[in-house]
Amino acid sequence: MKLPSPLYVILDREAAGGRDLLPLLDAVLGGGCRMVQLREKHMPLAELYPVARALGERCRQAGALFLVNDRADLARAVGADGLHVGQDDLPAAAARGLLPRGAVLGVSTHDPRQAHQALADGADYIAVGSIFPTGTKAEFRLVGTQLLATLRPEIPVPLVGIGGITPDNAEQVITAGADAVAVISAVCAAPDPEAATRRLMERLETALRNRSLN
Ligand code: TZP
Ligand code: MG
Repeated sequence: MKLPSPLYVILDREAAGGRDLLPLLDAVLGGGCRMVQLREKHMPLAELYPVARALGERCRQAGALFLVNDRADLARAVGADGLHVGQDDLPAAAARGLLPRGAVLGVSTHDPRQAHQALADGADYIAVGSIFPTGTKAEFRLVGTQLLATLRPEIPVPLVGIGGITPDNAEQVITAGADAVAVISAVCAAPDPEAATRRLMERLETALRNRSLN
């Protein structure tokens, strides 16, 4: 698959300081991002379901891809475009079996073995991280940009760098071989999420242009 934008914003209520996710999504879409994930680790499913439906509907209207983190049941129930799983979630091959045909499946990986397994399990894109230290995920594994450079020639699906990415270091992630970057705090915790999204989009587009010229 081709990712719809080089920026993938993960909406996380905790990182957003409890701010409502719908206006945050509007800011993200207004800033030009077209790939969004709902990540919510604490809200009961009964409360999360209407939130996910509303976010998904808004993404559909804007022509953005909407993915749900962790939960295949929620992704299916709200008709999300896809699901993102990590190493502690339902194994990717099993998750793939629960999704409708054509749904996007993303998998978080932290080493080459996990990345190749994700590919074999049918991942449409592979997230690689943590690229930089992050305060968002408690037990992150620091892999640096080097893992992206190692995987790039081996992995034929899009690679998404994640972890500690900001407008100031995003170019390094693209230069190392990522097709896109995923961010949580750089947008969700920003005082002006729309401006933060726009700045990231600009930096990423410049980085991709520079890479294609080299
Ligand atoms: N997986 C690896 S690092 C990370 C996840 C979910 C957290 C990314 O958050 P931030 O705020 O963009 O560093
Ligand atoms: Mg997970």
